[in-house]
Amino acid sequence: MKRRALVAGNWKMNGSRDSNASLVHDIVFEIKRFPDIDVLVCPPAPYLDATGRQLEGSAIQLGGQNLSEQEKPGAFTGEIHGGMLRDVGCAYVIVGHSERRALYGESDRLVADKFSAALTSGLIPILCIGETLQEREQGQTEAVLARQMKAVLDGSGIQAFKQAVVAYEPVWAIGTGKTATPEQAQDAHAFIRGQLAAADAKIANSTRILYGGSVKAENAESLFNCPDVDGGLIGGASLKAGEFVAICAAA
Ligand code: G2H
Repeated sequence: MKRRALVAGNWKMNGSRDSNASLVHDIVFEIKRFPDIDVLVCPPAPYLDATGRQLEGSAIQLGGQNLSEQEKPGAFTGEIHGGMLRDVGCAYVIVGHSERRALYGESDRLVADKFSAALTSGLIPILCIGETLQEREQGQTEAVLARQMKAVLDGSGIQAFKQAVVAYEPVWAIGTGKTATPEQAQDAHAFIRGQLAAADAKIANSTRILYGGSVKAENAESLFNCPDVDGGLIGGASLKAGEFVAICAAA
């Protein structure tokens, strides 16, 4: 089965009102050329509302970069409830990005709780998983991916993946300019799909698995041509309109 590709721009902690407006202005028209793929942008939280308004009438969807694991709003200073992301127009939310795991101490358990909270709020979680360079060199890639998937499967169950996306992001390829080869990406994606298939083959076959980690216009096509790669989660290259549009063209 051919899955519909998704290209998601993760702007991380970058941008301003002016630069975001300019970026969106530059991509909205061009993206109309790609009606057969889904395109998503994930601005920093303070800019979600304005970016969402600017995207009204466009096929480009809006996503958050993170959310609280709390199931209900309340006294959680600094946190963002999934319902708030929905309220400003988000359809998706990134969960468990490696920067959150490594820099902010997010455990597999917390990521699983955030994944569950996203679903409860009606958001599509983009679950990020991936191994560090040390883990790869020690031959632990599959064990790490299996552990990260298991935490979420144990928490939310396989049925949740009817409404979820997985992003394989090898930590050693994130923002480093190093990209996984298409063979490395395909091997990891096939392994992840196998983890899902062990629970339900049909759901595994329909779940989109994105590749993330220094995707650029020049390497996107070879990655997206892999049978188990269903699009990309794009960081640095999503901040340049021409580069992002070229990546969408490759999907
Ligand atoms: C991985 C990716 C987007 P970049 O973090 O999530 O970022 O493309 O800059 O490596």
